[in-house]
Amino acid sequence: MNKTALITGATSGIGYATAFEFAKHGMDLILCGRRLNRLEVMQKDLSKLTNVHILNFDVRHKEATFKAVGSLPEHFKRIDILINNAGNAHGLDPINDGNIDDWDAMIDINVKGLLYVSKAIIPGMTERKSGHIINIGSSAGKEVYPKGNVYCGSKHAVLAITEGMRIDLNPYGIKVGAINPGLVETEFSKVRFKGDKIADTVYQGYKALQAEDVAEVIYFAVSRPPHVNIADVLMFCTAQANSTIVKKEL
Ligand code: NDP
Ligand code: 8X3
Repeated sequence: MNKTALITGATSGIGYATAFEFAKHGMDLILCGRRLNRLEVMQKDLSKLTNVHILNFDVRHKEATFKAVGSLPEHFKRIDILINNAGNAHGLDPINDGNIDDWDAMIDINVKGLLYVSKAIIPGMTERKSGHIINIGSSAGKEVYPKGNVYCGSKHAVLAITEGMRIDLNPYGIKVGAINPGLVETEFSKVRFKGDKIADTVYQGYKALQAEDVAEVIYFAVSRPPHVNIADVLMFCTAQANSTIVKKEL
């Protein structure tokens, strides 16, 4: 039987690329996101390669999250792999000028949303005593950069939660790990800067990681033999040394 993977934030960027990478390797897919039209197009495209089910919900909404996971048809009920990827930065402001709605969005989506989805899926894994959870953290979960405050806080929380999951789910043989990229050229900056043209400059002057680069690492992690768990990966593009040092040629 094919393994089934549920990917949150599948409509764009890293989640989108991961869906294609997994489909290439014959995994059955449950694709999640708020933009239904994108999910429908993906379902049509990827159904040529594998079985695909789509779930259209906002991870901020607890009830909607549980309802969506509870609605899965028989074939998709057994989730072997959970990719907790949905998330974004909202704003880049010093803490004293921070926008409370941005703070709410980052904590509610990146942290609480990840927990809601995990809470809906973990019981099936503990019951079967198998499963694999990969949380998409960030280099921002390992260091804090100027104006990164709450986004960095949300990603530090993701890494702490990842460790907590690995400890608590250890008796059940469930693998838990985090993949932490630096700058990846996706819709991330468009969301962070709310459509402002400054977003176009973020990936200029160097070659940032592409979503496919991260998807390949995620696939590597989920395709290891049963005794191997990739617990934590930090990955940068060659031009990036850390959160603040990027070699640009402008
Ligand atoms: P994108 O903006 O391209 O993708 C974000 C995805 O998250 C979209 O599919 C979006 O789908 C989904 N999403 C956002 N909010 C919600 C919500 N409330 N409910 C459900 N889904 C939601 O960004 P990336 O692919 O870059 O980001 C993916 C993950 O990678 C995030 O966790 C991000 O923090 C992390 N990351 C990104 C880096 C980067 O530089 N790009 C670096 C390190 C980590 P929809 O809008 O359809 O709901
Ligand atoms: C996304 C990378 O450097 O914008 O997590 O925080 S960064």
